[in-house]
Amino acid sequence: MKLFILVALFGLSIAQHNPHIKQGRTAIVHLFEWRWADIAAECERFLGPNGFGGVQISPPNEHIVLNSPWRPWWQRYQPISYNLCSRSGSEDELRDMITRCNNVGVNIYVDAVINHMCGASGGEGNHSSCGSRFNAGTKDFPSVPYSALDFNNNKCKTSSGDIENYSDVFQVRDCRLVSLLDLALEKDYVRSKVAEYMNKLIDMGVAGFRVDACKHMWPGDLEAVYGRLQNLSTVWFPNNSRPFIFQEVIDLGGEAISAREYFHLGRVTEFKYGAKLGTVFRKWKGEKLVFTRNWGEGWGFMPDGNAVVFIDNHDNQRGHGAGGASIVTFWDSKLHKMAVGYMLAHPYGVARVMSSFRWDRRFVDGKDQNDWMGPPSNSDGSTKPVPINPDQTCGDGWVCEHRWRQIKNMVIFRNVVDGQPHSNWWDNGSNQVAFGRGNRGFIVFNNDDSDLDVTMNTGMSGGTYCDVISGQKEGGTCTGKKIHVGSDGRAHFKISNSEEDPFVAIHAESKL
Ligand code: QV4
Ligand code: CA
Repeated sequence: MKLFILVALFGLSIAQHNPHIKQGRTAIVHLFEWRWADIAAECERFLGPNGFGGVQISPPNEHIVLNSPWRPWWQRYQPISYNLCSRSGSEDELRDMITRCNNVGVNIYVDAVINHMCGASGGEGNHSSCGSRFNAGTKDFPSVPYSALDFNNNKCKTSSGDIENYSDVFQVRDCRLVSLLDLALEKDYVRSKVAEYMNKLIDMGVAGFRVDACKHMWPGDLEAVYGRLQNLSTVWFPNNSRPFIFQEVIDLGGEAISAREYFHLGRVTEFKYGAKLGTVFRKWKGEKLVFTRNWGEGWGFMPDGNAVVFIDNHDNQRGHGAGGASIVTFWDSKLHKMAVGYMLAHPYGVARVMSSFRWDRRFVDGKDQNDWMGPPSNSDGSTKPVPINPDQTCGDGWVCEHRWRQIKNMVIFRNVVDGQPHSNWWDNGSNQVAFGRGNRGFIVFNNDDSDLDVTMNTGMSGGTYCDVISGQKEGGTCTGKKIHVGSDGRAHFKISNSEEDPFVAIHAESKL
């Protein structure tokens, strides 16, 4: 009996940590602000064929629509109801996308905003994405419905009603995050409305959720909500599959609330990962690649089985959230490709790739005045489609980092080496390092100011491999560098520090 209870508890606690990624796939991509119709097409024409495991989508629920600033991206983090019409499209388009992505083996993970509704100064009327009426002043959201009784009013003890001090856990969870009306998740009614919303999405076929702002919700309340979620749809997932849960908790250390408090509920975003790796690749604070030999838990990160990792996210690529200036984004494309390549080659965590849109960055005193700007849009504020250029890149301001050859090929690399140990480490004592994944893959970085010209052990079987960074295998030939691995597993690498991409990666399926 005791054993049974233990197994049951353990089973329950690991269940929501499994991303249920379909056979042979490993990485997910955040298609930030993409329209559902474009994601459906991208699953079929690109993500499915290139081995991507899943897509994190922007919040699909009804949100506020703002004029000042004009249609900021962050209006989608201000819910008005759980109706499924948003800037990305209608409920029918959402359903069609989920179906089409599942049919080509690509999972959908929903960004669930359940801590709050819109900001206190959101006004009243029907300036919302489905046209529902609401009144932020009286806390009326009739399309849910929620009324003033469903919010943390007197529970918050600050005079402003907002979070004023992050070292007070009661403020952080019971007061308003930047004035966003804070839901009373201790109430059975609120829990049931949130679970109803998430279950509807599970019925439609999603594989799980990124849960927004978890630091601002009590773990016990989240446990109650997650406990009400049904198993994933058996149309696409095995019987008894629990939804994948990954929780946004920013924990760089030194705060009253720790990521650890959420480990038993699901995975957690490991924000130290991108902040530290950015510092390493930028060579700030005396950091060097050689120090990443014990990258992962050895750096004080959370246990492997709990982590979702990423180089940048939709917040910290534009100065919101955490990480600061060390974060490497598409604006620093050379470093970004290397850092994402490192993440995808390394076994730690469930990896998420960022896919962004460009905006008019304008710094005044170090602060970007345009960090609010929404996705490429038409003059009526509607989001533009994502056009694909003949060279496979995206047009109209969509960056599509996930389509960059180096990144796309490293997503494939991660699939090919899945389950293999981190092995055959080499370094020059500075910023030239290399490591393998058993006998399935090997990667070499030169982030020093001098050339790399070394013969080293790769652990790979003898033969000629195509470097998937400078090119790729096409037909039987290689469009990039060729790497010859001897029968003893040793290979010679030459990487000039002035190359556009000073790293090389080979794997079992890039063998010629
Ligand atoms: C402002 C002032 C308030 C003031 C209020 C008065 O800041 O002090 O009381 O006006 O009306 C937007 C504005 C913000 C404004 C707020 C309410 O930027 O200035 O308050 O709306 O009107 C995103 C953006 C926020 C945005 C929010 C809602 O980043 O700027 O706020 O959406 O539209 C912490 C959290 C972490 C969070 C991170 C950014 O612990 O959970 O900050 N990250 C997630 C999301 C993020 C999102 C939210 C949480 C909120 O990843 O994108 O915030 O859902 O670290
Ligand atoms: Ca809260």
